[in-house]
Amino acid sequence: MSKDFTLYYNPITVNSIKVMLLCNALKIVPEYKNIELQKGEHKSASFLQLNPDGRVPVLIDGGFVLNESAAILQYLAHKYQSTLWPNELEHQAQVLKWLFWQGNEWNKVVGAYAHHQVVLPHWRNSQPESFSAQHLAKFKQVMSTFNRALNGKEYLVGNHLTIADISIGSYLIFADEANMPLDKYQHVRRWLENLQVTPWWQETQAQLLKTLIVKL
Ligand SMILES: N[C@@H](CCC(=O)N[C@@H](CS)C(=O)NCC(=O)O)C(=O)O
Repeated sequence: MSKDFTLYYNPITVNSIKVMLLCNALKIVPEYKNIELQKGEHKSASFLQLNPDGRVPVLIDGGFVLNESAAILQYLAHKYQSTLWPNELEHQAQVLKWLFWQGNEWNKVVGAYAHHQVVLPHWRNSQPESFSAQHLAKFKQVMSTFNRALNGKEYLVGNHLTIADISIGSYLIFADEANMPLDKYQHVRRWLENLQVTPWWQETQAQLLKTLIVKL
């Protein structure tokens, strides 16, 4: 079966996982090309031609090449005319606000959990590292902000799922494995539980589990 587009990715990196979640939510199947970061494939001349930044994910749609996961999410949700990219201007602005917040605040602090507790130990066959008091304080601050934003709401923007939920939620796909301290954040836990029961979330988790098992 010919695929609609190609996605260069690495299945245990969160920026790739975001796009996998979206593809499963949209029921679209890209041609997945695994870039082995450990082997340095992302720094090869051929990959650097696609993304001079040397990072995954990268989408190739016909002659169109796009890196940056947030831009890929928006492109695909819009292209497939999904309300995951909402129609209303104000909702679009709010989705963008959360995508920028994720890139500037959430990513640094929450992304470190997945990276240090799951990805690096998996790659290096090493023990997870503990976090500094400063990191934990920042984690509390960021998680409290997010918890407040979800108070009384099922989704981040409007009353339906958007790419903002998918993008931010992707960082929590390894929350259990990373022993992420979420107990105190009841609205975050409720929101996450709603994502976790969806077929697209579960399908993505199964894809990831398969990768981890094969590699272990
Ligand atoms: N802002 C970029 C970040 C991409 C990124 O950092 N990708 C990581 C994997 S999650 C990567 O390829 N790292 C390899 C490297 O930096 O050498 C995005 O959102 O796509």
